[in-house]
Amino acid sequence: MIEQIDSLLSQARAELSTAADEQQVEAARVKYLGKHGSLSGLRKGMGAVPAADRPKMGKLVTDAIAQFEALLEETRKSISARALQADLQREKLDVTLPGRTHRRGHRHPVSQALDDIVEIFARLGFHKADGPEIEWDIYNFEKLGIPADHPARDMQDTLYLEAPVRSLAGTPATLLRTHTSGMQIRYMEQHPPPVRLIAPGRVYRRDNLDLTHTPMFTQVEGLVVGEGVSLADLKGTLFVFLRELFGEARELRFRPSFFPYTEPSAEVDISCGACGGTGRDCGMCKRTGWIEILGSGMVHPAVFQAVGYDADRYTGFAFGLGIERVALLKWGVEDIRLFYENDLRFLEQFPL
Ligand code: 2NM
Repeated sequence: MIEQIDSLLSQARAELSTAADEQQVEAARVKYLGKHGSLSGLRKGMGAVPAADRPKMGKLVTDAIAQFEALLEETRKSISARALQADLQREKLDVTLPGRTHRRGHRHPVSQALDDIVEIFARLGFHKADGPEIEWDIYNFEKLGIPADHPARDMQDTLYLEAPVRSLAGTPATLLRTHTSGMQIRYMEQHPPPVRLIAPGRVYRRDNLDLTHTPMFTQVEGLVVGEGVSLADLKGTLFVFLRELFGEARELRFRPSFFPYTEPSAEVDISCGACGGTGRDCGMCKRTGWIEILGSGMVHPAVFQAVGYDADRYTGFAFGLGIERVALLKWGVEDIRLFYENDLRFLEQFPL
């Protein structure tokens, strides 16, 4: 029996020494000390031991069990210590590694061009207007003298809301503004002349995407109203503005045009920066030497009447231009869609 005790104990010891986790320790405990365990089974065999040897044998069995229990505890401790060590190893921080740097962002090229333009006009004494992108029919069309049967009002050209949005004033906003003129109309309704106003913002038109069109683009409109404001003031202001924006070398050209809310109206071209205005083999200006940059005109008296201004006393000029177009020309970008694809390889070429 003594041999049996010794061999069970060394067998149990060997098993524990290879146990890799808590489950294996527990399996060994059950195997040797469980209900049907081989060490605990020794107690049941005591009946076969002669009575005189029983106390001695009993003590040997008890000692063996106690040794095994101590070994179990020791093994559990060393397994959990090993697990902790592994956790610490995993969580170890190398404080000497270089930190993760944050990449510095910058303003979108269209925002940069817009800020440049607003800044130039701020220096010329223009206020900046703000207003809603969803607009009422009367502010986008009616008060600008764009009649109900005008093609601009067609579903083909204007984006209408599926459900009109009720405003506090009670008038429903029904469309996405096609220009920023609504802000200027509102301003004139609330302020008497003189007016020197710049109205920048996003505008929407029902256009399909191509090299020069996106259904949303950014516009800046300007408005000057006062006594004796003339076409010469219009030309002078735009001349100063465009030369500030594109450089002193540029020539300007006024071409007669038509807008429902100005009379007379003019489109303004600047000489092409790519060919110096010669047009020779130039793809930028399609060999004309000129690039169309903005629309303008003297505000129609009907617009003044619509906002409650005395059309006999006051005159004014207005103009509008697309910022993306300015950005295209300024940086020689060939496709307007690039501005709205948010491809960083494109955007990162416009630092600051
Ligand atoms: C343009 C061309 C010509 C314009 C007119 C007005 C308003 F509200 F005062 F009547 N704002 N902007 C205007 C005039 C805009 O864009 C090509």
